[in-house]
Amino acid sequence: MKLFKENFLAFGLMLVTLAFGFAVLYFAATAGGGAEESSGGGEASAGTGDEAAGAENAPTTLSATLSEFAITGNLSAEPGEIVIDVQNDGAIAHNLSVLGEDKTSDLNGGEAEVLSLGNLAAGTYTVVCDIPGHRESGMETELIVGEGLAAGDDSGSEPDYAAIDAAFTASILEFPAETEGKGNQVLEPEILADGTKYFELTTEITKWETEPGRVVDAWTYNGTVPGPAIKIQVGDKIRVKVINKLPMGTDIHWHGIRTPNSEDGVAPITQALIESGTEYEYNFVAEKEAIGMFHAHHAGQIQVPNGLLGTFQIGEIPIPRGQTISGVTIPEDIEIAQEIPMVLNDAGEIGYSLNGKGFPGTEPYVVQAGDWVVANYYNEGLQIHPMHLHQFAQLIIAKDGIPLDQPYWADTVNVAPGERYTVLINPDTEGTWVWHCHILSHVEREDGVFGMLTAMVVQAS
Ligand SMILES: [Cu+2]
Repeated sequence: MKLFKENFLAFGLMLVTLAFGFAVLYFAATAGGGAEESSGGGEASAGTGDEAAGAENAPTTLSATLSEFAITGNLSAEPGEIVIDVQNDGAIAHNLSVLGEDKTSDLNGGEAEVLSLGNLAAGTYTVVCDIPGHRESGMETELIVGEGLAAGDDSGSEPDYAAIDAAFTASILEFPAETEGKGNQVLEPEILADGTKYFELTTEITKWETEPGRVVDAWTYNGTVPGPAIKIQVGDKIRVKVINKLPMGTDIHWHGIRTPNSEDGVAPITQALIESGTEYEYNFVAEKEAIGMFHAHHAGQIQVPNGLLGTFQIGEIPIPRGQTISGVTIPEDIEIAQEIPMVLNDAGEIGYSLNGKGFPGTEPYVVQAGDWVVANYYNEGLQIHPMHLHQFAQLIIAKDGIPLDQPYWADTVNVAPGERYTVLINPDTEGTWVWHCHILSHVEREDGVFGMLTAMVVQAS
């Protein structure tokens, strides 16, 4: 057996060597032939003619995309053999049916299929998803076959720009819109006998209206997104009881806050998981100033974007009074008229949002011209968000709660996941100035403006 194997291997190697030798010979011969061809014009053009003949027989390939509830793609071609690459980019099953011809199978979200239609004569074919109700909801288009039509020619299906104009204008005019519930409300502690500040946080899945009429199953602390704001002072001793009413375990990490290791909130490393239906207490002393966050660490990718997030502030960020930065002197005597928390999120049940709300449900910030305002950005999402305020530069005075020795001005502040930026703003021009993430797909979709956009409304002082 062993001998056979060795012989077999040797025979195999010999074949490979021979094959390689022939390949080299063949390559040399064809390369030489090629050189001759290129010197003789007639030969070269004959080659091109062969290729053209091949292309004539190839089917025309079109592509179509299915979603809720539309069929998109430029479906036009010359008469002949036609195939359609069909991709379902939706969340539910769809198919593509060319009525009177053929159809794909039902494709789940993310699936694709190539639909070969054979030879189609000139004409207009109706294309639908034939799953009951889907055609009526908008999944209908046409396949136009005609002489002189380039494959995928979209001359007959120009977007309806007037309708897009109207949709965008209408969506913007809905702002500001009322929604149920408001997050970031300061949670007052109970003061225990020894002076400890005691807070309770109940984790639960509750209904949350992110924008008018869009109510989701949010994962919340005390029923809001963001959860209640915790504001304490350096030196405070605090106790936080977590009452877990979620269907799964959780924990709370104090992001950007110094704590003893046992209080860091990383199950199962620093503590046991807070099982569903149980309670747990965190105890620590606030060591130093912080612009922090609290959020689940366990299964964070599920729990945090779904709403288990909140702001946690210790003390105040110092204002660089009297300091001159890029030629602008911050007056000594300014008072901060308003502190604006802006918690960014982009995933889970909540989606693209500022403080748990998507446009037009986002909150406008009303200030008086000349006010000095501090805003804190907190990115609890999974993506970066360059936050742009029209007209007014933002003075970045702290990064992750750490005061900067050299603050700097910017009109767009890029906030990555986990980061916090503290900015000082001096809105001095009356008007409604929009304030938004500048990744445009985070603020606009096909039917208009949504998501991470709000406004600063500057009134006459
Ligand atoms: Cu963004």
